[in-house]
Amino acid sequence: MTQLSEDFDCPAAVTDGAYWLPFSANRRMKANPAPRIIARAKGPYYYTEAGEELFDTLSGLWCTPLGHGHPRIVEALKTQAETLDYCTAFQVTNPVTVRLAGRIAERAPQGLNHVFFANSGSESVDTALKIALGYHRLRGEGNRFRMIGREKGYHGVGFGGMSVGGIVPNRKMFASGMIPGVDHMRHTHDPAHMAFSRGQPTWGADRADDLERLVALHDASTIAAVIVEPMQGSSGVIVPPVGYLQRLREICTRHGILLIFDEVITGFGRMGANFAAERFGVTPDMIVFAKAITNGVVPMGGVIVSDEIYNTFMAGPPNAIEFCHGYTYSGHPLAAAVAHAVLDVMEEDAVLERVRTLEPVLEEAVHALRGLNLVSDIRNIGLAAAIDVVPVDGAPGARGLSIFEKGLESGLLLRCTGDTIAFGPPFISTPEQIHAMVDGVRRLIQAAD
Ligand code: PXG
Ligand code: PLP
Repeated sequence: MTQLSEDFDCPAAVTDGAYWLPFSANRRMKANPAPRIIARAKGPYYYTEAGEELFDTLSGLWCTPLGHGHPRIVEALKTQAETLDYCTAFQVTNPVTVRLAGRIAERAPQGLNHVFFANSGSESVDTALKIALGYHRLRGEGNRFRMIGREKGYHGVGFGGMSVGGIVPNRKMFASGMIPGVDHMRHTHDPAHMAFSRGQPTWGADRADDLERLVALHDASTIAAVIVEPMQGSSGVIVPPVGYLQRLREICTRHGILLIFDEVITGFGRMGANFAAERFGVTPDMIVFAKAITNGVVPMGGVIVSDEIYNTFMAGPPNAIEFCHGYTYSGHPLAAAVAHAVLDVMEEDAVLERVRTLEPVLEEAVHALRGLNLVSDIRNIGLAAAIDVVPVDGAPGARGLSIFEKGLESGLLLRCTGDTIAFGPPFISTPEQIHAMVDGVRRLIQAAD
């Protein structure tokens, strides 16, 4: 048994090894854990056990945009814990969760009025894929079983999300576990045509025609759904070309294929709108959300579906369970209470407007790094941006890892995937904090040269 007392030595315990970190270089961390042990957080800063302050450049993992320890959120969590800490999710419910579904639907695009809750992005993605299969089957089109994803897409780590995802290291170890019938469109990032684009690139809308080719190959009658992140987050802020999402929508509609937007990162403000669907003016049939809805305080995710989909499910025998799917913690009241507080803060503090004000600040700041020797591309949209640095010859990812580790010594908790540095600063950041973050990265990139 591990002790947890006053003299508990966390770095030593990490090194000893009971804890297996997710998506991490465990042995690398265990060689020197101290700088990476976070003791507390407030606003846009983390504080390590050793007392170092670290700016939270990705808002947690894109999930804490209102900052840490927000008093109104903490209060809502405490009050709910005292009132109703858990409530069975099957065949009964509670007012907090029901009201939250309504508030989320109000913010969603017109026609998307029904919310199914899960507890993470991964669960929510798998839920959406199952809704797509069920929808077609209920309409007598059970032969529509194929799912179309996209290269470089990230849709979590469940078997479904992994299969439609397009990040190679996340797939190759589990190749035998892929769900059947999945195909992928190409991604839209081509630096030869769009390097250093500000906002949406003007090149690349015709990459959506890949979907038309897959329809021709497989026949529309076998395809259930297309799932895309409107902005690809995990693979480094790949921004949709002008007209691209519109074209996907048009092809899906023409062929009776459901369009799913995975808005786990883009939902609830990151694009300066409630949803990327609103920002880009394209309405999908389902929106997957998670992360920012609870500011990372209690896990929650879900799927917002169209009236057409919901009504299709509601048409069976009146006493039947319409959708044999759900989680012990679906619509957890603590998460729901926190989500209400998040939506309150977003409204009362005009957070979406703040994001729209900060967008050009971040854009100017990151694009000022163009011209540094090691920088090969810079992208941005909403309060998200990414910088690609040139890899070390023969060692992809080494430069990114080194910049991440040097960042810890200079007050920045960075998100480096491979040799891409992604930024998703908290919405509560000041322009000064955004400039300080990017200046810090400028120094790190210069030092790496
Ligand atoms: N869909 C999308 C679009 C995501 O970005 C998931 C699904 C899965 O969510 P869960 O809650 O199961 O992790 C995600 C998660 C990064 C990063 O550095 C991104 C995610 C997770 C961790 C790191 O960009 N996205
Ligand atoms: N495994 C077992 C043995 C269970 O009993 C359950 C839920 O009852 C699960 C997995 C699924 O857990 P969850 O509903 O939290 O996803």
